[in-house]
Amino acid sequence: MRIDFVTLFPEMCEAVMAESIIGRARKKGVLQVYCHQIRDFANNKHNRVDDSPFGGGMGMLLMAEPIALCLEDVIRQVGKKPHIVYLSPQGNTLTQKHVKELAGYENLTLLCGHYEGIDERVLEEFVDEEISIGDYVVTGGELPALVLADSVSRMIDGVLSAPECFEEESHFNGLLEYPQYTRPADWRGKQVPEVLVSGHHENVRKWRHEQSLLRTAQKRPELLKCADLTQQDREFLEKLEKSRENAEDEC
Ligand code: 4GN
Repeated sequence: MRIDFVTLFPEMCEAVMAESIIGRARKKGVLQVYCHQIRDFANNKHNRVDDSPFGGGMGMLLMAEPIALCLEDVIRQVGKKPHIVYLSPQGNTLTQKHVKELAGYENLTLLCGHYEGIDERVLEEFVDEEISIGDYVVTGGELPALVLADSVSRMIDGVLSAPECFEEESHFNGLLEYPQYTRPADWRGKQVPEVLVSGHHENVRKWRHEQSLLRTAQKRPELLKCADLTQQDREFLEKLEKSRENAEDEC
């Protein structure tokens, strides 16, 4: 996959995308990332890309033309029109399901806004999809775009190493993760759960799965509606519900 960032802060995007698992994927060649400076396409000698809004009001807006020229340059470089996403609090909230769908595109372009926003006409002309990373506002679209790029990149074949992949497979079935522990087995008097040091793999597997169900029921019960549960899972959750009801009766 190729990801292009269209932004006033290309160094910020480049810096994040150079590190860790994503940086390794780029070195391996399974992911290409290019960060483009909107200001390079300013059509005035002061390199201005912002102006005040028609109708009055506070703040500044990014002008349409520099963004259009920058996006057209990306389209030319890519050789065809990429899937263009605008990061905004007005978009559909990103989910893991949506992330997996986005990972299917050969070319993704992430348009990052700044100031009070972008001239609506360039959004109408170029943007395929508006996405939000959650119901809150940050000062620029770069951090949301980086969140999206990271989550999408790790879904691409060859980005995660074998153990990381294996974890993804077994743990992202719509349930929360089970608790994990590493050495020492006794930390400040707190012990690791007995089953994990027993060496009994089948019991470990069962305990972890039940912890996932338990945690999801406790912390994010609404996720259970969409999780793919076996008959055995449903029976476990029913038992849990009953023991909770019994505990309530006693109070
Ligand atoms: C996206 C952009 C939050 C999100 C943003 C989000 C920059 N804040 N929830 N801020 O995904 C006006 C113009 C605000 C750009 C935008």
